[in-house]
Amino acid sequence: MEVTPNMKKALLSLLLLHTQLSGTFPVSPKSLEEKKMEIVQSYLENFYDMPKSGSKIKRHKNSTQLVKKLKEMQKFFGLEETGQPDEETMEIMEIPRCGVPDVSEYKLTEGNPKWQKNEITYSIITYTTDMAKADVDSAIAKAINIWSGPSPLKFTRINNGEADIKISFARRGHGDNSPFDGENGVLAHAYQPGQGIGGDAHFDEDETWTMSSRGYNLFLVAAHEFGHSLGLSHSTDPGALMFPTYSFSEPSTYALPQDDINGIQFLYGRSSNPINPTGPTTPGTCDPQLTFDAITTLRGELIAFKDKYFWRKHPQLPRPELHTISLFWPSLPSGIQAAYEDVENDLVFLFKGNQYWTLHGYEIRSGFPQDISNFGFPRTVQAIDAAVSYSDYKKTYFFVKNQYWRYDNQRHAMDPGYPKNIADKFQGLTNTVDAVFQKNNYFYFFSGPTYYKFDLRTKRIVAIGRSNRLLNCR
Ligand code: E1S
Ligand code: CA
Ligand code: ZN
Ligand code: ZN
Repeated sequence: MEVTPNMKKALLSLLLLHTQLSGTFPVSPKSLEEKKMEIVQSYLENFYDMPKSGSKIKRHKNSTQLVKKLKEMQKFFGLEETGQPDEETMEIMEIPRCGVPDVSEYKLTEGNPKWQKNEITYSIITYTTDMAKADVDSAIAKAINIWSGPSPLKFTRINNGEADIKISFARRGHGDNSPFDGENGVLAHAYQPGQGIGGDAHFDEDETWTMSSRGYNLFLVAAHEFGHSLGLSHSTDPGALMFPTYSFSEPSTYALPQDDINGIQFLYGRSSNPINPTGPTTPGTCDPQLTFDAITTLRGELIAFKDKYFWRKHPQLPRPELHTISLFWPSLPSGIQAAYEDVENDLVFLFKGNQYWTLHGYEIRSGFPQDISNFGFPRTVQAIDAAVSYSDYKKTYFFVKNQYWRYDNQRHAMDPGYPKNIADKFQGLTNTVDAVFQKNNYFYFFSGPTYYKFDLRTKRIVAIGRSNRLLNCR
């Protein structure tokens, strides 16, 4: 069985709790150094793929493996790569965190099991009652063939004889000692390549299977399961098909992400096809050309949107988390264009085209999207480039092309005399604005790969740098 991230997290908090408690007693059986090493060891095991050490005594002293993994962790968090559990490193290890490991990219199943042939057969043994048979057939065919494009694999459906990949729908106990759990939770599972049950994919009949965004989209779930059937494990890339959690993505335009292409090609090689497909890549946090769609504060954290992703940065953590928008907000589109926080009312406003949504914390308010004409924009304004609220004066600035508008948060109306030219008030800003947010007494403007720090008191740009600095890149 796999250890789930939540179990790891529980384990980690237990360890932390244990060490904190034992630390309160004046006479502790364990030395401070030992406890520290215990934290380091379990952190690296849980999040940095460090093999579990069997023996509990003297397991860490002079371990080159541990030093290597420590440096990896320090690099990830932008710390000095000392390989030592120094104060800065320990501080980060003791912050409660999400259970997903930090090692990026696809994973192969342990022992690298793979089919020893390129011609693979599948058969559909039982059907769901949620969809027409023909629709199940085409969803399954499309899902399995997503893996053949970038690889030399060929899939053939058979109706007689034993297929390599047997597909079935079942509920609860279905004869393999891994019973399904009713609606939600586990959606499906699949076995790694091998004889008998190897390669088979089972789908929980207690789910609602669809061809749309309702319930669970059979094509998307099946494509993920067939990745397991072919020998892939879960990826830590939040944009990958082999990412552990389901999120809806439009099936008609879905392209296998690059991380999954890398995985399947590692196992089976590339397609003999002259044109080898490439797939969408997840934005690289420290890409020097990185640009943003929209940035806002949210209850003391920073949220930066880009395409179907967003980064979330806690002020105490040097490195941000990357998530897909649909994981947090299934009903939001990708490509959010502007965002601002109204700190006084504890609301965040998100904009795309002439629509906007309101968040209270991480919850989308009901009744959204609504039309931006609510803010007093004329019909000629059909999209907003960037927005920021100036908390001291309870005003919101909206940036549209080379102009800006000012909205009064208390009167709920545009101030008269707008729009004005951006270049007149924010001297030095010559291009359109991609994103802006306020921190202390500064507006941070983002325009392409460059940011401008604007001092709201002296009304001057006081610093210019690379946009990716926001994510603590150098
Ligand atoms: C989600 N996971 C699922 O049912 C384990 N919750 C079995 C497994 O324990 O296959 O991981 C559980 C399966 C699933 C995961 C991701 C289905 C997608 C990723 C990207 S859809 C656009 C997409 C996805 C689909 C079992
Ligand atoms: Ca289920
Ligand atoms: Zn099963
Ligand atoms: Zn999976």
